[in-house]
Amino acid sequence: MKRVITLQDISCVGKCSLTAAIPVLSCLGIETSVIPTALLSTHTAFDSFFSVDLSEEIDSISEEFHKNNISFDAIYTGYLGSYEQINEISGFIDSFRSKGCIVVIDPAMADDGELYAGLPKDFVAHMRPFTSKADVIIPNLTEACLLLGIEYKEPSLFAKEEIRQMLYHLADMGPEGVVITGIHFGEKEMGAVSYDKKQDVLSEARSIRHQGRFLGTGDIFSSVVTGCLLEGQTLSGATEHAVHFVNRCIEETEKAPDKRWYGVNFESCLGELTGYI
Ligand code: PXL
Repeated sequence: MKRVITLQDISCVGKCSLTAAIPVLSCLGIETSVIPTALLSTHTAFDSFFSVDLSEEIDSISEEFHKNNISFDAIYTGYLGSYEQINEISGFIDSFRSKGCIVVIDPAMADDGELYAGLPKDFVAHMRPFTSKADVIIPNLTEACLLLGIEYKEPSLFAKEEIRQMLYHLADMGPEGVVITGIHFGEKEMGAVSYDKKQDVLSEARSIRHQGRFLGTGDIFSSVVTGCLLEGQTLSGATEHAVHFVNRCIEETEKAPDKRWYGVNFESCLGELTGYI
């Protein structure tokens, strides 16, 4: 069984980051190890939240991993709330990256043209060099613009060629694989595009476009891509599965009478993931 280590926060309430990544990866048949990088009462979209940075613990945990000869088939990072976390995890990647280990970085820091609440304005300047360490990066459209230093606009205003150039330019920054999420395809469809630099393959995956914003879908998306890559699938295949699964989670959320604004009902769909492997 393949083993991933995912480094991101644990938010006690608000389905995202580790509480989304662990079930999704486990259902994809991947042993899922974690390092919680911060502990939050809720994710940062709630009006108020309590947060403790756990960056200082990463070194001691890594040391013990080395003493126990623990290794990983993939290192997957999500939301990181401080420069210290980026620096510590950058060191973790250097120390645990081995032959055949895939490094997946989701630069989870912004959406709808805005940085997440509480992140410093110059966070992007620290995230940019960090993403160059990845084999695969999975930004949403806002994060892709921030990483490339280009102005964000409504997703429907991006031309196909513009998106293609963004994929190429992000790949020029280091990663072999780039997936950009939150792409609009006309009025009724949305999805993701991917570029596999080694294979020189561009792909797009579409599903129905739902109205409104659905929190935590980026984390679910990146977890599906990471799991499918570890199962030996291509980047375009993994992207196709992730688009399909996120759409299913949104469909289930929309059906629910107690529809919650702070996360999607991925729990109702977890069983479907076994069909992806
Ligand atoms: O889903 C992304 C995410 C993860 N973790 C925390 C967040 C967010 C988005 O707001 O606040 C703590």
